[in-house]
Amino acid sequence: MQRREFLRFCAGGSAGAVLSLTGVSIATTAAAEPLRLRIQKARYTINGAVTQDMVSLSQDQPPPVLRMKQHEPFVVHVTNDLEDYTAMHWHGIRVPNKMDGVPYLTQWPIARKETWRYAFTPEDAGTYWYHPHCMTMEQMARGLTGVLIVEERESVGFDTETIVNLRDFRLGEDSQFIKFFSPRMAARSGTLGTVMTANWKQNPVYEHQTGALVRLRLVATDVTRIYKLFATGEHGKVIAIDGHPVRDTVAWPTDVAPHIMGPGQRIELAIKMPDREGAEVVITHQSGQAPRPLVTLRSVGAPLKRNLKDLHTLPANPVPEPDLKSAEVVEFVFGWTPQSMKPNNGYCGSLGYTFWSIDRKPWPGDAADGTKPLAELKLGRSYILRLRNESPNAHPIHLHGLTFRPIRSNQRNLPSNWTDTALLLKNETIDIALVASNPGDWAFHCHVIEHQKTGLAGFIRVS
Ligand SMILES: [Cu+2]
Repeated sequence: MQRREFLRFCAGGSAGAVLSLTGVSIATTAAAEPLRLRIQKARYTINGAVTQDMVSLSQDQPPPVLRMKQHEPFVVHVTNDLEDYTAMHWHGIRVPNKMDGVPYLTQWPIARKETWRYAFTPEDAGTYWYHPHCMTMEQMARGLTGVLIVEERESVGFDTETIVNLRDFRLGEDSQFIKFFSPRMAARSGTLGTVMTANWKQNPVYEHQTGALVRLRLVATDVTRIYKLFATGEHGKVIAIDGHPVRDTVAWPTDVAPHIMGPGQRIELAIKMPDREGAEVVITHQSGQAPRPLVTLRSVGAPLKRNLKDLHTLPANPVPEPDLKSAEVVEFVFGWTPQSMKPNNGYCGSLGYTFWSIDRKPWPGDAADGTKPLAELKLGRSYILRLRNESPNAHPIHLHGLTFRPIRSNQRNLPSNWTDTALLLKNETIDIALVASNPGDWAFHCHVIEHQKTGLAGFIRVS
């Protein structure tokens, strides 16, 4: 697509300028102090040596945790210091469509030295994250994935918290990047990283006062890995999944029944630190060979006499409840594609292959002309989206701009909390329910980036 055509397509938007702010008043956003982020090359010591050619928001640190307050305007200016184009997406936040950061669908890619202004008011508190939606594989694999916290209006009663960005890096013996994917694995479960990290470190230890109440926020920002998480050393409570408070009691994850969390998903645990100084709680990944410790919490100092019962319940977020009686069912099927084609991703990078599809049509590319929505939903109506995986591989299916909840699976009992990402296991069908409450063209894709970038992507229109 040419720049001229794109501008027409965007109905008056222009590169580097402020687009119309649906649902956000200019007056309120202008009053907020803008945050300035600069996407740039970085280096960091991973696995004993300095990894070069990373991508972050400073030259020597992981992307920072962004904090904002529920119902308060947030403004950020994102500047691109890379050679490649970029665009920033706020995963799980119900933003106005123009603020969603999806190139060609909601904005023009951000060129080198350009700045793009994003402004939105988060409606929902919880744990979310941010990442580029252009040159996605290249920039995410090099490090550009960060945690975004929307704080509740009132304290829930924790003494302290630990925020953990879980992800792999694909590094060789010398700690330098190796090829991000292989076509063979892209056509299957995806290519795993070689070094598992938490906040870019291997099994970091965070100290908390003995017996304290800790809010532990775990965020899976990896491009491929499906985590199977459990905690050793102490019991606690699952309080939120994918940003939103749990609606029913979710079992504490154990080594035999770990919490399965795909790329893009999050879990929040309330943990009471062990009453004995020096005792540890270890968040562990259950893998085929040996369980892998990811992050450790250690009790230090004089014991606080705290109890999980001291915590307030997390307040529910104001997500509209779908009317299941009147909801129309819309079906989608996710699987391989019989069609081989070269996708047109414009300035946003192609892996050069097509392996996957939605409704048996591979995504023709971010910048392809005449792409049509997979479905058109009427603003304000309730829908059940039937998501059917006809492949043997798992797909974390992410819908932008709208929040939904699973209502049934053909394989298992799912927690019914609100979410933005449904992890479809092998041959699983999950029905999700939502109100089409946010107008716009919303990206709808697998969050295994190799799957997304080789066809398993599309968009849903709400109008
Ligand atoms: Cu997938």
